[in-house]
Amino acid sequence: MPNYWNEAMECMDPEEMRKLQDERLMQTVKRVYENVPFYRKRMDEAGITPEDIHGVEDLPKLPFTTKADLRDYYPFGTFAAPMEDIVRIQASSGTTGKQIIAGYTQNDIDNWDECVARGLTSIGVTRKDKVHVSYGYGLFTGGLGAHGGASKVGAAVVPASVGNTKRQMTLLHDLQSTTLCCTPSYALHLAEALQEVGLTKEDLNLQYGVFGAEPWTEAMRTEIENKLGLKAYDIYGLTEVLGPGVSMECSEKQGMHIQADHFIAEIVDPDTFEPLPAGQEGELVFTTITKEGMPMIRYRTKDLTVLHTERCACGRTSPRMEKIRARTDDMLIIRGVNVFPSQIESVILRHAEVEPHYMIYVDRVDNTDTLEIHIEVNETTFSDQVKKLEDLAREISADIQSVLGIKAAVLLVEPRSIQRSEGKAVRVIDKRKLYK
Ligand code: DLL
Repeated sequence: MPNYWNEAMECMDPEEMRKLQDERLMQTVKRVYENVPFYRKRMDEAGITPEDIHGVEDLPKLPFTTKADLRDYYPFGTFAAPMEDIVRIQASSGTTGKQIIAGYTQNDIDNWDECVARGLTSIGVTRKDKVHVSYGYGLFTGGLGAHGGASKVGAAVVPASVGNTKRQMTLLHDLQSTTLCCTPSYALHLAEALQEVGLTKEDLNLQYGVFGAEPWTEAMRTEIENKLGLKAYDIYGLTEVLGPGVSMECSEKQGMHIQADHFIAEIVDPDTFEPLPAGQEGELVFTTITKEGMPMIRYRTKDLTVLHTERCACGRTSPRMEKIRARTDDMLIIRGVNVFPSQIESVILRHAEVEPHYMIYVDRVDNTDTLEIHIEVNETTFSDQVKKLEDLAREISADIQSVLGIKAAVLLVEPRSIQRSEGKAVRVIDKRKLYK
């Protein structure tokens, strides 16, 4: 029997859910109009008042909110609750530009914990489990978010945080934790580090992996599952909207269930911002309908995905989002061609001779964009003859050309020569930006 399962919300009839969302949306719009000068200004400029919003179908009337808005109104300009009701401040990891902050009331924290707890329960985690959290604790939402959810489930939480991989391995081994929460790139790093000290997946007791905070492919999932001997699940979220737990895969692994009683998801065309129907890929936009501290109205995530609305085989009726394919701002334009790093990753992972550790370097030489990809080979391949390595590099380069339509220089590098990350991996260095 699962320990945290909100059947009433998670399996609610879609019509009923829509009514609940209508009601909560109207309340949220009214609250932000009355309490947040930023939203009032935006709505006034758009010529709408809360009375014009009768439910979800009126969402497109509301203006979008962007990260730039949050920066402009930094630090507290988008808060809707008085400071005495704010009990926590978190911040985005700030990999792209100045960080933004988020404020939570106690209700927000309780809802956040519940969202993560629902996700953990949906993959089978119970109070009998030991949950090792290697997301960073601190301003980043990963550590405290996963911690809160696992505590709510009643599991024994190991707040390992990031860093000191050796100690993480000792803990995983000695405590025999069943669940690992970290970024997928760190999961791979851990797997490799375990191998180096002569530990195998059989020496550990991992059953579930809860991986997110950065895009990862299906091929990466298989790789991690094989190496760590666990089932790997995707968890999604963002500081502006909540943190981890906005959505998470259930044991069916057929998309991440969005907690629809808390968030309304839309998909919009990334160029025109027109709403798109379920099944079509576009930019994910969220409106929060229970948040008190910092509600978000039509927040443009810049994450590209597809929504599905059919009931899942697990019984949940909540809408599901596919794995994030990329962020719109991750897209590289190389010689006029749109390139997503995930496309390159999927090609790399098709080749058993190389490891899923790579770096993409983009530059401009003599007014022409260049693309160079460094990929680690595995130990066996590394000891092969030079001729074999050259053939392999050529083969991968040809594959990349057939997928992207542009040439890439592929450089095979020694095992373990590419820097590992403990949090979100940085895999692209676009030197062209330095010249701007
Ligand atoms: O990364 C929250 C989080 C922590 C999610 C732990 C999952 C696990 P931010 O630092 O604000 O918050 O970054 C949010 O990270 O807009 C996506 O671009 C990316 N992201 C988060 N989860 C996923 C995922 C946390 N599962 C930004 N797949 C988001 C792909 C993800 N990208």
